[in-house]
Amino acid sequence: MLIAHGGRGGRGNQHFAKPWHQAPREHEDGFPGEERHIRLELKLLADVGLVGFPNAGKSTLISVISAARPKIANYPFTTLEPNLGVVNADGGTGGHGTELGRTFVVADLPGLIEGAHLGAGLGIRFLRHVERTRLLVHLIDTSDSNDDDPVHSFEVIKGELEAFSASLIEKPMIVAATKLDAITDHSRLEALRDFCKQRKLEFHSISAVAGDGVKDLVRSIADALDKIPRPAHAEQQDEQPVPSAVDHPAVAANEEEVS
Ligand SMILES: Nc1nc2c(ncn2[C@@H]2O[C@H](COP(=O)(O)OP(=O)(O)OP(=O)(O)O)[C@@H](O)[C@H]2O)c(=O)[nH]1
Ligand SMILES: [Mg+2]
Repeated sequence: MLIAHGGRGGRGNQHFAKPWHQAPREHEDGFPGEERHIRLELKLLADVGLVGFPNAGKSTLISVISAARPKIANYPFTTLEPNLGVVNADGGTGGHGTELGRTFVVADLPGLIEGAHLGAGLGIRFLRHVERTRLLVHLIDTSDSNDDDPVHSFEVIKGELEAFSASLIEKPMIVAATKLDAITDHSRLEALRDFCKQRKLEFHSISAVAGDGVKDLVRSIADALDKIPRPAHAEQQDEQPVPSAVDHPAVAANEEEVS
């Protein structure tokens, strides 16, 4: 891809050398190349995006299903930037000639909160990283330490996804209730399960810490991905035209927008 044409160099002194004129001082000026200020946006390439409220257990899940080692802590907004992890769905290591099986890439995103589309919390700016995913996994904490109504939590996050883009909300979604090991009263978990059944959403309950349900979830994700075709020519489709380049003199005027 050519973003800016280089300049054309002028001819230097030696081009003017002749047998009878061996130390020429003549030269020819060149022409400057094009200058452009370009704003690039990085979009991570992942098959699956983990979404949910802060503390839902997104980073803990990615840390047990992939080699990603994000920071995990018991306070909101531990994750400040998306993390990627490669997940091997079928358990093969790929070592000693064994099959690696199906693999997919998961993106762990910073948590969303109500009003994220208005800038609350870390906002929805990281959602652009899940725009290209094929599947969303929505993690909801139904453990004793969280009193929120899980169905309400689901709706809030769904609303934030919708506010970001209609295409996000159309993506297939798997819902997972997290921290199964820390649940004594299962009523909220069951309410969420019923809700998902009504909505025909695939539902899982997992404990990333104890490992319960994690393999099942990973396999279901791989099965779901198998059924979701990769968009044809994804690369070309996603390739935005090079953002309008701003020629140098105009940059000052546009500085705020560009930087
Ligand atoms: N008991 C239990 N605790 C868990 C489980 N998964 C996560 N946690 C705890 O929940 C807290 C939050 O986990 P994180 O993985 O950091 O949550 P997150 O969704 O990435 O949070 P943000 O990055 O803030 O959005 C941590 O203290 C974890 O140890 C689980 O399966 N069982
Ligand atoms: Mg996190």
